[in-house]
Amino acid sequence: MLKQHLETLIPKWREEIGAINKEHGNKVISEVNIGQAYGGMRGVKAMICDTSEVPPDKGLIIRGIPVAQLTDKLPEEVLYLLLTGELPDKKSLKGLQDDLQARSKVPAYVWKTLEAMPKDSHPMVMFNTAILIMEKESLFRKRYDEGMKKTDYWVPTLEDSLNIIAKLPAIGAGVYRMRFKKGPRIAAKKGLDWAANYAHMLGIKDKTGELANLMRLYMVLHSDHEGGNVSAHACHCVGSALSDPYYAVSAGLNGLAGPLHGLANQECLGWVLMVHEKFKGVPSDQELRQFAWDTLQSGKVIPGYGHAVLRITDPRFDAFRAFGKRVMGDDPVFQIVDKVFEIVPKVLVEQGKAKDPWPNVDAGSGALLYHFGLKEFSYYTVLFSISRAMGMCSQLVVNRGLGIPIERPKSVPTAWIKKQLAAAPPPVM
Ligand code: NMX
Ligand code: MLT
Repeated sequence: MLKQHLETLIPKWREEIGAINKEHGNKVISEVNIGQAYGGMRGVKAMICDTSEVPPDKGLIIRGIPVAQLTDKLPEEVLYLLLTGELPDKKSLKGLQDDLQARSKVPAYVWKTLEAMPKDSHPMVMFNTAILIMEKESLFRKRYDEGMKKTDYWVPTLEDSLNIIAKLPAIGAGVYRMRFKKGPRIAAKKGLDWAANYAHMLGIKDKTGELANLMRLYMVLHSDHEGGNVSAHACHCVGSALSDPYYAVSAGLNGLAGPLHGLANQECLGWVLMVHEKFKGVPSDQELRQFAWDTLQSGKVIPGYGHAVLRITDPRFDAFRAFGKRVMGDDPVFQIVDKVFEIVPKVLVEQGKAKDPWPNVDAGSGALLYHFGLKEFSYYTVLFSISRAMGMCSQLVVNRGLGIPIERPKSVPTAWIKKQLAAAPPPVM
């Protein structure tokens, strides 16, 4: 059903962007200065992403819907939205859920490989290895080798993407149980939705059902964040070489594993727990202020704060905070997160370096997981990965549908910059 729907949408999208390109291809939408070329291309509008956008003053908007309005949706609904631009009706949702369930069995060789890995491997390495070794299953590669035509590229990209996404909850939960010696893997339960099944397979007691709710929320909030973030961009860049989704998603997740990106969630809880340990509970405002300054003065960043695009409190942080207030308002670790939110932006403003002093998505999520007993925080980026795979895969499918070519921006050496500066007329005084 999803595929049939995309079969009607993709030719229309292709036609539309073809016409825009033909008529307005030369219109300038962005300029690049030297600071941006040396500064991580911040703010340069140089790529298209139709699955979501992140206006600096609003935060994540998925296909026209602000993320705050999607917090009661299932991740499967958001996946459908990312891919098609529409929320599914009941029948389409059931169709997608059944399809994911039918694709969810993880090949035995994946488990054997993970078992053979060093016992102290980082969970992200285990998770990503599992995805990469499944590359031999790629239908995109098979059909490409058979000579499929260009306009069909998106079809096996969708197949590979659904095959990957369907297996991630079982792989993620398997990595957790294996890496942290939690006992044998737990089989999926029929009838549970994608995120609730993940919570079930982790094997953490969930008497109230709130852990399953948190997983649903977590998977919705991290699913996509336009095209320029490190993981989406790495995935897009690798995918643009027509590397199949197994290669491309794996590349994206290697980027997510960096401490300035997805790994910040593990670092963030580590920082909050250091505060908890040092002050034996919730510190006073002054103690926390000093702790934040000590972190900055030791040359470190305060994890979970700042953003390359956002200039407001991340609405995804707001959503997690609202969940925390509802479910665990009396938990001291959550209370520290709340106090950090009060104090740290003021400290960052006072320091005057960070362009965005506000919390990002990683500032609070760890404390919520910790509350439910998921205390192994080196695992947290795996959760982010399970969710972000939905956005990365959706972007791959849409970009293949639109026929976006191989990515190849132009770099220049510093000598070229110096030459331009020497040739430039002196500034008018
Ligand atoms: N704590 C201390 N310093 C900071 C912080 C922070 N949280 N955020 C930015 N700065 C510094 C930054 O290091 C830079 O310093 P310098 O000039 O000495 O190099 C200066 O402020 C200007 O940086 P910005 O232009 O504001 O930030 P940029 O766009 O380069 O980087 C982040 C964005 C997110 C990488 C940065 O804010 C950061 O390192 N935050 C902490 C890590 C984090 O939370 N990452 C998670 C991002 C979200 N995610 O989910 O992926
Ligand atoms: C994300 O969700 O990818 C992060 O907020 C980082 C970003 O957008 O650059």
